[in-house]
Amino acid sequence: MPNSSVEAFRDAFRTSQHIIVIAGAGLSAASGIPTFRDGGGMWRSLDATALATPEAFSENPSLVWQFYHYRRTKALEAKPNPAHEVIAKMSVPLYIRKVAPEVKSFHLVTQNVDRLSVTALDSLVERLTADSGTAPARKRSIFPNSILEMHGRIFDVKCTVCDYCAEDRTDPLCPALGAADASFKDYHDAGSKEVNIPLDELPRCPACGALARPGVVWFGEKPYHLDEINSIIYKADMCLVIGTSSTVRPASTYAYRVQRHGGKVAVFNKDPSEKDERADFVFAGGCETVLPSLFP
Ligand code: BJW
Ligand code: ZN
Repeated sequence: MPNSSVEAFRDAFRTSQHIIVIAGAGLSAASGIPTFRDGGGMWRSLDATALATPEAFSENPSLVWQFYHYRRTKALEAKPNPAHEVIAKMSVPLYIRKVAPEVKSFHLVTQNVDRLSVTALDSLVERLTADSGTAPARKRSIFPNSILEMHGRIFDVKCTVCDYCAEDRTDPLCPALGAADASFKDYHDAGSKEVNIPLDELPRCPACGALARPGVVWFGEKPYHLDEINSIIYKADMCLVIGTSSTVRPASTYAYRVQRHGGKVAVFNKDPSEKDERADFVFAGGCETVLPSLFP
């Protein structure tokens, strides 16, 4: 049975040296980004996970691009919540040493593509730099390369043919996506189901002109940073699992790999499931309130 004693968790955290967070959609739920499975995963009556596949994109790129247009808009509007801010502080040795004096490394492995963890860390570092000065001080103030976005980034636009991949926050990404969104909203009540955007009006690669796609990882595709994540998992002695249903591999395997070599696992979930019963600690509730109360 997992423990939910704050004192016992703080004691275990205090002796940790290599700390890792595995995050999922629940981390960004309080920022207004819909989750995938716990009732948040429907878009226009379609299952979001069925749209996150290479097969769905090759069958209907117009529909999948409209889904990603919607998600990009949500991500553009969103701001980091207090849970992102607590995790950002863990990247700063000055802060995390207060609760884990022996810490040697910290990493966030996030399945989220919304970039909110990066925004939270950038803002924190900006505040630290404003307080204490120079660019070299900024570099020294955080653990290096602490955020690994294993499922890609929603603002990246990637060519389906050549190697082109670049961040583009333009909204809408092309006029047809903006028009389709407006027309769906106008006609929704009249029962209009879908707008079919011709291929040549969808986002195209600026380098070679081929069809572009969102720079995210779909089912069956290889997640990013796997080698680096494997070596981090191998060393980790404390693993916080925050806001994920732990249903998607390989992220769902990491916590128990940490446990298998003697590390501790603490789950933070609004609605923990039977998958979380093997954890050493479970804290039920929104991570945007639970994390700030544990790490004030
Ligand atoms: C809160 C909260 C609050 C809510 N506070 N908590 C059998 C058949 C076919 C395939 C497979 C198979 N077995 C394994 C596979 C592989 C497959 C897989 O795992 N499938 C299973 C689903 C069956 N995995 C893959 O294909 C992966 N690739 C791979 O394995 O490659 C191997 C490889 C190696 C080498 C070479 C080549 C290949 C890729 C997976 C890609 C997943 N992509 C998506 C879309 C990303 C883009 C996008 O965002 O659009 O990633 S799907 C979706 O699921 C998204 C998420 O990152 C991911 C995980 O979901 P997450 O984050 O856990 O969200 P939810 O909604 O499930 O859960 C939210 C949780 O938060 C809930 O528990 C709530 O209670 C909680 N919550 N509010 C705290 N306020
Ligand atoms: Zn190209």
